Amino acid sequence: MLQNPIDRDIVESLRQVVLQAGVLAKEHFSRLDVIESHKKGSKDLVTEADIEVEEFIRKNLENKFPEIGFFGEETGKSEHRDSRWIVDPIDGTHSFFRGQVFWSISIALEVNRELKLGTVYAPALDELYFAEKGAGAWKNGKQIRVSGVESLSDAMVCTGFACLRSSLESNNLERFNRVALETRDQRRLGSAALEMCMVGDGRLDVFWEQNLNLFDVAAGALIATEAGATICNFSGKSGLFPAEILVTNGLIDQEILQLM
Ligand code: 2AM
Ligand code: CA
Repeated sequence: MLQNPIDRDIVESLRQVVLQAGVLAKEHFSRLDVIESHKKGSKDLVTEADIEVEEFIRKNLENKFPEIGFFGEETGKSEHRDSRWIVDPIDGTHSFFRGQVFWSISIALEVNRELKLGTVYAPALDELYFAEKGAGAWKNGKQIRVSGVESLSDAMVCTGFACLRSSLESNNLERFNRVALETRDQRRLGSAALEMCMVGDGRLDVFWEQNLNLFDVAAGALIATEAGATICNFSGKSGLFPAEILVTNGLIDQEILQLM
């Protein structure tokens, strides 16, 4: 089993792998005119970049740490282990495919069901987030902290509508209308992993979304939490619930929960 604190070799290897994966993703990003994609669902797509980047990450991490399992958006789960990497090779595939900048590579390390390491790398922004359980969170080597915004009326909030692609009846539109009216400004950037990091570094005060998957939110959750954010579901229950996730700077959670 992995020791606590996490071995420096694992931390450094993760940093190297995510940076190299970023180089690979950026190569694809620079030639979107020829990139191949296909539909995963009626409104959801996957590109050759998603698959190649995940295969690269998986091969490198599994070769170096065969005792650690793997759970990736594109290649699925390895057999059960006490520890595993949780990987989204390109979070924000639709942004990526349209040449927009808000997409990221997200990798978390979970040990005995607890998140220990998280990295989210946004190659097109040249921003690398990293967090280690109990030690803090950093962006490009500088420690980050949530904002000090204390009221929803001053808040910059952010959400997403992944649920629309699944044509769910409960689709976040009414919730968005309610919240938007009470806030200073709103964003929708298209990469949940990155949006959670941006609550961590104080560029956003709140992020929420429904119907996400663990690989969208695992790394971002550790980064946000280590930067002082609180994470709960729409009823205020603490913890990481990808189906209903609310991330705040820890100062306006009670106010926004009333509107959820
Ligand atoms: P993806 O780009 O890796 O698919 C955007 O609102 C967020 O929702 C992104 O993190 C995106 O991840 C995720 N997402 C997009 N389509 C989705 C779907 N059909 N189901 C669940 N999550 C989705
Ligand atoms: Ca994703």
